[in-house]
Amino acid sequence: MSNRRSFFRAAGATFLGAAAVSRAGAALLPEAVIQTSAATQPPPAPPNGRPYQPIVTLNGWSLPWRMKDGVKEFHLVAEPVVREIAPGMKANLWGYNGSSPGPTIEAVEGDRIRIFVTNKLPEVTSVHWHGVLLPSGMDGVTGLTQPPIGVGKTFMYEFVLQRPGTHMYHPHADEMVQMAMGMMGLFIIHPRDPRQHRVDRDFGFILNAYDIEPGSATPRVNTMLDFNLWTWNSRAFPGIDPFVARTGERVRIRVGNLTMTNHPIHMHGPHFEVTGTDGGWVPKSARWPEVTTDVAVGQMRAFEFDAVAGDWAVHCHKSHHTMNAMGHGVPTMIGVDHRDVVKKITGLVPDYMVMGERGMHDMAEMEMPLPDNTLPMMTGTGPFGPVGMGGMFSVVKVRDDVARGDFRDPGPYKHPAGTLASEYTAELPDAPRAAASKADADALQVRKPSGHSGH
Ligand SMILES: [Cu+2]
Repeated sequence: MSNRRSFFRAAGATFLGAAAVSRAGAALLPEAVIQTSAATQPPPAPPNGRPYQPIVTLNGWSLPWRMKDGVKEFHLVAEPVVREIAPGMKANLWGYNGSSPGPTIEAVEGDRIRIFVTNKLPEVTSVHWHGVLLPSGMDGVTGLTQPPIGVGKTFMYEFVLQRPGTHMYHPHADEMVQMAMGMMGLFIIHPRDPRQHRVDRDFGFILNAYDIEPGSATPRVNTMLDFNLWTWNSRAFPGIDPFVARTGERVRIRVGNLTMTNHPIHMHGPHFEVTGTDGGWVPKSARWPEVTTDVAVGQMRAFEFDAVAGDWAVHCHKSHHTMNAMGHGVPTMIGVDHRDVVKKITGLVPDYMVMGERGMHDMAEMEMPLPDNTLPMMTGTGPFGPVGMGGMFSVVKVRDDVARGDFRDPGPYKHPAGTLASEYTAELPDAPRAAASKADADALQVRKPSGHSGH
């Protein structure tokens, strides 16, 4: 709460400061607002310029601007940040203005914007405005369209926003390292006519991934595919806030992918339509109903639905992406009775734990001894016990009594009578079953070959 208050104080101070500055005509650089909290910040309504409905950045915030001679001026500071990935784990990342991802930039079609980028990283950088239509020289590609922004230097980008849409920003200098360290942000261009593409609630986040060894805090930047933390806006479940809405509201979720693999984003409950990409808005006649939309690397997808009361899971459908760091190297032991072996091993390795003998659900309930600064593989608790999820997972929470503009977690859903799955306790009839043949039994007598590695 104190974070939220100080944020608004900081934002207010900026606008106040900006007014004072333009009267004096002195300061050339707009103040850089810093926000280090990972709590979703309710976006302030635009204080000046063209009206728009602000988006809610999941576990993030939007960057205030100052208006100077009709130009919206933003100030991004590229710098090392500490980001809480979920309670119990913090990471040393690089980001903008105190956070990774950086703040969401929001402006309106037709706006002239000026973005100052100050480099407080230990190496050069640049910013590419991913998917935004602009003059080639503002595209931010180091070496190709500009020299790198040196350490301690500030660059200025200026262009007019030509089309509404959902975009991102990220470095185009030492990209592999700087994106593996968390440098990215959302860039939303609202339509000039606020009635266009109007929804009741508009959410946005970026898919990102880190490889942080348990017990450490800095990502391994050379990892190509085998990341162990799958995150939304650099947060892993249960650190990801819910998407809260009121029954019947039109809801939009905008998702961008800056990981190194695709993510099929699946939502339970109401069907949705993909209504936008980073190329713009999809014409109504070209939309089709979906329950999963694949977001490929470097893509953005905006999808919309009419909210239906309930607690609806929303997650990446690659099941390893709803897992956290611990326990990925564990062999599958389903069906193996290794009780005797366990006794011997625990004599030698006291912390040894059998995983996956009956499946892995037990892990979600275990008090596993963890190294410092990491997250259990499967975690999160719901009203019915462990959810057994991590990583790219959250909940769309729709209630009849949520006030407009209220984004606070309403708690667990109260299911109407007769709409909740429950245990069947009456007697079960015998199920007819075909007798197993000897051939079936023989077919399952398999032995793993040994001594032929490399085959
Ligand atoms: Cu995924």
